[in-house]
Amino acid sequence: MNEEQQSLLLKSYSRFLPTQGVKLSYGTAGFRADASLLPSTLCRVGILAALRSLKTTSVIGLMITASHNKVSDNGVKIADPSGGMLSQHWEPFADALANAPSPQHLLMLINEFVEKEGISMDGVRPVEVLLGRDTRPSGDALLHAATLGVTSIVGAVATDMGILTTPQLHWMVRARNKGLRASEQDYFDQLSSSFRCLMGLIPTEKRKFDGMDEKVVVDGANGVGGVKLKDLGKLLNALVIEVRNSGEDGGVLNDGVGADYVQKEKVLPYSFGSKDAGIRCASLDGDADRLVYFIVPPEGSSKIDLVDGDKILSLFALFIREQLSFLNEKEDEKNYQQARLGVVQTAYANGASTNYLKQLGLEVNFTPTGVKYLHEKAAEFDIGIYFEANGHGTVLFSESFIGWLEARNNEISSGSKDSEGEKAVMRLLAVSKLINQAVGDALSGLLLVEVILQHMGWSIHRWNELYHDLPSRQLKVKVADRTAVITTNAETVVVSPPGLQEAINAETAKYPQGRCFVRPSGTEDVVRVYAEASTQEAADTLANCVAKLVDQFLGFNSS
Ligand code: 16G
Ligand code: MG
Repeated sequence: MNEEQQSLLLKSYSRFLPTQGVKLSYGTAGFRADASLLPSTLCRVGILAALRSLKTTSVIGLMITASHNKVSDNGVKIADPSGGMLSQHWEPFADALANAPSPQHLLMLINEFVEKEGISMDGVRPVEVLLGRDTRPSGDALLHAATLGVTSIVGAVATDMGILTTPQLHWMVRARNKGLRASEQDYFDQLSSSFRCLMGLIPTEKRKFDGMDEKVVVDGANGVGGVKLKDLGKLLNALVIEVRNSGEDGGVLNDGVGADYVQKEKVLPYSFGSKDAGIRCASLDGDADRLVYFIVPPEGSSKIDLVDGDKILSLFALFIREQLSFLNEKEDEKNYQQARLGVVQTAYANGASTNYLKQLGLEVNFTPTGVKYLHEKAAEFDIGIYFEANGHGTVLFSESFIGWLEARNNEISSGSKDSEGEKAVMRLLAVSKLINQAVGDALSGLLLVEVILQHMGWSIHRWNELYHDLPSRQLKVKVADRTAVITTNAETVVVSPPGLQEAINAETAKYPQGRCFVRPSGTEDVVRVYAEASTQEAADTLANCVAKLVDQFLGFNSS
């Protein structure tokens, strides 16, 4: 590293000194903490993003958000060249950099890392980082710190993309690296035009039907998603989107609102009530990468009927499977190779959803919790659909299948467009443009749900009846050291401490349709317990008994 480079890094170090005694970890979804602790972290993640851009010779994204956390928190995560999450093998470097206790340490870490990775810091190569932030008041100051970090690598450019949802920034990074148009307007144009295309392909007999409300009412979590959805909604004439909790009327981000609250508590978000009974409602999280739907019950109850990520996955799978079956019927003569459709869930997926998907004849795969794992698995298929029950998910199309669809679509453009096989090609191509290929996106997910419901002629009630969730219960247990829990088989089996899994198995066997697993949280200092059984009482008892087992094996008084 030359002198100019060294002095730039030292300057940025002294500009944002780390808070004594605070140790941060990149975690499942980046760094998160109280915003006041984060300026030095943001500066260092800016340095990391610039180095990642150097290494990959691509544009990198840096998103400032703490998603569903309280408004006083903030956080940061990196989008890789594909628009996906930061490559996992850079995470230890992110941790080390964020926690470097002195300027010498910082320089040494960077020197060692660039050498190991073969990164040349000659200031000649173009380096660009796109920065986005959500609506948190601390975003501005943290943006400033991140910008300083990026530009402390010689020749690096930090481009402020403004206030965005997390998936918008990931989409822009992906588009830029593919040489495509990548502004916010381009994002809105792509989503709205593919939505209109899909609406235009709805079978005529299904265009008018009873029992479906024209409008969807969306809880925007008082965050960035509601604001953006309002802008997007203006471009869609076939759908009325009413946004509540858009943050413009004084509501506090994620406070009694948002997808995380609605899904975990199963209660109504603020500003929804019995007047909304029976209508189609949806909720976004604070940075709009999660989506759940819900139904407000008739008067007198604050509990909701939750239509979660598992049901969104089921709806998408049904629709895509139907389109593929049209292709299979019609496309034999055109050397059509059957596309491989796979779905990906985690152990948190309700067992009823997994059974339903298997009954459809689909290949169901499981990965550990966390978007990066599901995304990676889904990318193995021609069409891979992944969702966590909490509403994170998307649909991925392989390059080769998109290529085939595009070629067929070009033939169709100049010929007949009438058969279901031809329409299926056009629909699938439109889905691949509507649904965010970089990362789960509540806005594009919402539009796909809406168009599929119209395609099927279904109300939210009909959709919700696809299957009935098994009763379940989630608990968390505080333990002395959560890293003592080691799991395998997509977190369904505990391998350490020895004996715990056997004890869980013995307990679970007592309950009809019982299923239970424990795993260390990636975001909180707890071990999580999930239990499912044929009745709510049984699920509650199973979860409680297993929580006690965890405490016996790992609690503060365990030996
Ligand atoms: C993070 C993950 C989410 C996961 C959750 C689990 C991303 C973008 N987010 O929010 O996918 O469901 O962590 O939290 O990957 P836990 O480990 O505390 O249960
Ligand atoms: Mg989020």
